[in-house]
Amino acid sequence: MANNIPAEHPMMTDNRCPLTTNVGQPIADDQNSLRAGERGPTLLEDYILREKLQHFDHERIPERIVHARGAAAHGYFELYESLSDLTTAKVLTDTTTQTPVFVRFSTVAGSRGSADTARDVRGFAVKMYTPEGNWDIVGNNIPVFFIQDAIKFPDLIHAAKPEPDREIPQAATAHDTFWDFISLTPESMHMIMWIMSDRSLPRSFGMMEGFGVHTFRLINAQGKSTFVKFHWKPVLGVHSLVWDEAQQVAGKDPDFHRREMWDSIKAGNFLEWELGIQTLAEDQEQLYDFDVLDATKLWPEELLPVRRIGKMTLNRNPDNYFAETEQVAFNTTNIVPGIDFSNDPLLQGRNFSYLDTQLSRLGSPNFTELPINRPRCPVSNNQRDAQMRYTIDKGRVSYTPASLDGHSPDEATPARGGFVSYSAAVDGPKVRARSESFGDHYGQAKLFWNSMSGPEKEHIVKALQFELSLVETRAVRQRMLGHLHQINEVLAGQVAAALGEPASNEQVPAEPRGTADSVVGAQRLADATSETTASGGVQRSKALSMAQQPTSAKGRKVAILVSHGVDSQQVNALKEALAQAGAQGELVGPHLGDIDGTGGKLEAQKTYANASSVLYDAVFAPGGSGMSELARKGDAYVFLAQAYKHGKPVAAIGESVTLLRNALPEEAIDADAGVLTQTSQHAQATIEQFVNAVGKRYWQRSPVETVAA
Ligand code: HDE
Repeated sequence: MANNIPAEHPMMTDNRCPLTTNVGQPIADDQNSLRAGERGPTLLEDYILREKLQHFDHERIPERIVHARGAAAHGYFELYESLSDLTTAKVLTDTTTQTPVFVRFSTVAGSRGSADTARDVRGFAVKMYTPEGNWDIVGNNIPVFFIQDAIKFPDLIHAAKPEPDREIPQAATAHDTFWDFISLTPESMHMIMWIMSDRSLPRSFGMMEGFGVHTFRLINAQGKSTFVKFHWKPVLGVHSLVWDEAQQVAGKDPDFHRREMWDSIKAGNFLEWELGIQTLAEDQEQLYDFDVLDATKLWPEELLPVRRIGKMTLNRNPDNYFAETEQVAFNTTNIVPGIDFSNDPLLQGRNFSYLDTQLSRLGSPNFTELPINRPRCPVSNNQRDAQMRYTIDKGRVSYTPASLDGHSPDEATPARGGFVSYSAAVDGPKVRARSESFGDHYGQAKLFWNSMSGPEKEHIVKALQFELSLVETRAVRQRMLGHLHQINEVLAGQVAAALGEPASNEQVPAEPRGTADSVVGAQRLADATSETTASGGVQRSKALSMAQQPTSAKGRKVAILVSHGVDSQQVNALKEALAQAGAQGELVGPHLGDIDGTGGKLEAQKTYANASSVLYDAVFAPGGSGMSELARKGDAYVFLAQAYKHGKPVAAIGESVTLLRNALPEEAIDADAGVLTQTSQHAQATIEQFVNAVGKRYWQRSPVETVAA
């Protein structure tokens, strides 16, 4: 039963509620408006029609100016160990309770109807309903940001959004205004390296890292402050798509990420992250050659390790997208006693912006009364009225001090757990100036570059080649090359070659297609590093590369290509092995429903017309007499060729081997590179090998550029 319909209604018959107007009048006819005669004009008197249309006319609220496209889920947070030495916050000291959470993931630039897989930073906003009020960590999946000062945010967003005269492009940064702004904003270079890496193309929400980005403070019972950065570490590891794949997914399934999360939670495969903290004693603030208040810098984990302190599990889909995901209002100022802000100028600006935006988006200061925003602890104050007031406040008193009401509500003293701002010493002239300690814009961009594996570097090169080659203004492209030269010469040389610009350093011969074209090129790129600064002396940080991440079949989806006459035993054995590994095998057939396998009927969930390899992590073509027919099917051929091109494991058994051989060049058939072939007699061993490979990407496939798909 729909949740807004009362379980009991006096007019209930056969377990059905009557249809009513918004004030509860039962409606006898919801198919016809009230007319003067069957063919006559509609009467103004028809309040039922007018109420329905009027409500419909006002169904939309303004979408978020940034992060408009999002999806969310409910869950809970559990703390492993008390942090009472660092903070008084109950959520970080009480290990006995589960804290309810609501988490919304989003892209930034696209509008509400844009595709999930755009190249973009992802929002990772967590609302914890703690006993001391809501605590929001309004973070991203990238640990740094483009700009150092909030005053530049509207400029950044205007530059990234569709250009104002033509409203083009949607959800994309590959255009002149974005790169014009970036090329004139050197502080964005570190973030640009992240955005041009595969971090901006997550495989799923559950395979993304989350970061609070700014430095916050933890305050303990003695009033001592410790600087802190928050991290969410996904249990499944951090994994990404590749750009060509992401672009195709945007067309095949624009809802790729939200669908994946919805389906996983529905199937009981919950999403999990560990909460981590990096802490820095207040008196060590000046220890490093980067400023802890600068949001374009991370704290290398080699210097300040991440301590894992708890786990968050998302286990329930929203009941209603609008009421929950759309109306949820995050705010950086939603903190609890024991947590406080640093002077990061970006955070200080955000502390104004979020409340302000909610007022215009949700229309009334009473948005905190909406079920999704309401804290789970009592609210008691003397604020009153305003549009859409839900609470019916009682009594004569709406002020303090008030003896008429026995002084309740009354200020919560610090001893009772009331919030007190940390009394950080502040002294200085009023200036519009940036500290010199914010001045190094390339050091950590180099750290990120150095930390990448060869294939990750190649993807960055190709992303920059793609984006900048779509910039029409040559001067902007050249200005960007100037910045890239500061980061790394080989990187700049590769990008310059694709843009038809000379590489300034003759020592670095460049290849416009990147490096996969040649083994020498790939090695040169892998070896290319730069001396870092602003990184506490760390030259390379393991935590930044996705190559080091744990990989397994868990949470992955595999396409099993079938046709009539497929070997059902192989298919069933594969499905079973995948299920045991926590992965899902989906049958793609010539039509939905029954497929006559050689050993019994099977059921196809997808067809060659509605599915595509880009929606899967691996592709398996089983044997069986009917499968030779598939070798003549272009769709099946593309399935394998494309999966190969995107580095995914592929396997073909028995009769399907011909299909694979038709799709790929001879030298591509290489088990070490995740391309498995086998006779039907030995299928079982290959199934095991294949399941072990699911979730991996094989980047070292030398003939990849010759495969057409
Ligand atoms: Fe936001 N940001 N932001 N932001 N942000 C918004 O608030 C803003 C920044 C982030 O799922 C807006 O409710 C300013 C950094 C997330 O509902 C707005 C500045 C980080 C979400 C706003 C920043 C974020 C938002 C738009 C620079 C990562 C989506 C709608 C000073 C740490 C939350 C809204 C959700 C949303 C302002 C920079 C994360 C306009 C002024 C840095 C995850 O208030």
